[in-house]
Amino acid sequence: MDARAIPSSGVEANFDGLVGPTHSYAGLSYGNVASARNQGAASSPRRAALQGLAKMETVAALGLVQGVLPPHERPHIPTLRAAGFSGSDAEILAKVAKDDPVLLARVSSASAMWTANAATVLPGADTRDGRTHFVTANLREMFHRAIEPPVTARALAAIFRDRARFEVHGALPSRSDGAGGQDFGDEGAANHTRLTSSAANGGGRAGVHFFVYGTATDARRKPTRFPARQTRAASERVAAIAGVDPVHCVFAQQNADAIDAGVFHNDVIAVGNGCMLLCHELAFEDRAATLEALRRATGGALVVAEITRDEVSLEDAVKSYLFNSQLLTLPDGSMALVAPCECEENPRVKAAIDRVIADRANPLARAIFMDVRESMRNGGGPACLRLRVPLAPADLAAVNPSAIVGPAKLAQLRAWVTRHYREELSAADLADPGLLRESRDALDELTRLLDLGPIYDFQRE
Ligand code: SUG
Repeated sequence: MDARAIPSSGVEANFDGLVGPTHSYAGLSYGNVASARNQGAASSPRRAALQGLAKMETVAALGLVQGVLPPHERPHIPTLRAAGFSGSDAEILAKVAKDDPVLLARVSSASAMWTANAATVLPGADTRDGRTHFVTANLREMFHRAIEPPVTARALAAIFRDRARFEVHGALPSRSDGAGGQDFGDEGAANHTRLTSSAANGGGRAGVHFFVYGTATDARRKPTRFPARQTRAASERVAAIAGVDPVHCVFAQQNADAIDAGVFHNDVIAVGNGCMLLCHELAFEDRAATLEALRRATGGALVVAEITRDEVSLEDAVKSYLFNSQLLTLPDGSMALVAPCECEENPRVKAAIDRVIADRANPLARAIFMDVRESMRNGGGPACLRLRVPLAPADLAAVNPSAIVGPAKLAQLRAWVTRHYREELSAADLADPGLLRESRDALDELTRLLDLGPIYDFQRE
């Protein structure tokens, strides 16, 4: 982006997760219907990573700031050693493949690609000390995701290095006492939306923080089929750690029926940006009170585009991932929806998008449909693949420039993927020591490409 084009209110940068070399379909996420449906299917790590890069290229070409977050080291041998497996890396892989193939799949998941779950980001305009705070998500609900936080925090700290402007916090403690006490289940930005009083969404202007939780000690109702991953206690701690004034926070419970229909994060049923909220009528447990609280918090500026269940059923919402679109403010002040191509293929969903675009009461001007099918098959749409970072102009200058991608860096990353990633991967391949070697070689090279320093365990031993 041309430095002269940066508005004084700043910009929102999107940091997409690069899909890792072990991207696979292991059915690891109970309550995520796409993950369950595709369990055991062969995956294409190369195609997945290239689809992700194509999305980054599209967003960057809109004139927006696009960044990248690195994949994690997988299979994660330190987790296996901590679980008592010993010997050489190859011996460990052979043993765990034989004794516990599910554990091998868990420590091999490329799930760090869904960077909406990496952290919650609270920009300096809204925090007590004026710095931007990243609270790394503990992701404690799923084993394969709960091993992400340490490397996520290192990667964020390698990109947002300037301590005068940024603070990266570790994950919340993740005790689950079964009795519903002080229980911190945190899935990051997927359950957090920052709203402002206009289409401007940069980090230089004040915002309202909308936290949606799946459960709380005093929850009105709880899902009965699938787990609620985010707890209210965790959301409250995230706001407190960052020093966001509670007056500028709205906490709302997610609709329990939506969770039971496969809406495991709020970003599968609602997306907000600037002054606009696009949501399903069954997104929240108390719909009217939630929307009213948001209207009040935004000084009446909020524009709600609501999709009814008659227009798009919960099932269609989950299948198409309509609400897992990126709602972006373009340099001209209008908004674009970067939606999965599955939305274009579903006539009811497509009609709903067209209706919202035609409605002049909201700033949405266009939809762009992207093929991220490899990620979608694991329940990760365009919005799951990115972490939003609202930046003030001086913040942008302080970000590690090697992690911001334009055409040249994207071409380098494409060549890097093509050089290192396999065309196809099946469950049996995860035990291949060659895959571990290839992945480490790829990541070692990537840390140089993105100027990250030694963030991986294998680089620090
Ligand atoms: O946590 N899928 C991820 C998808 C995360 C989507 N993120 C957001 N909605 N923001 C999850 O359920 C599946 C992996 C597997 O089954 O192999 C998985 O982890």
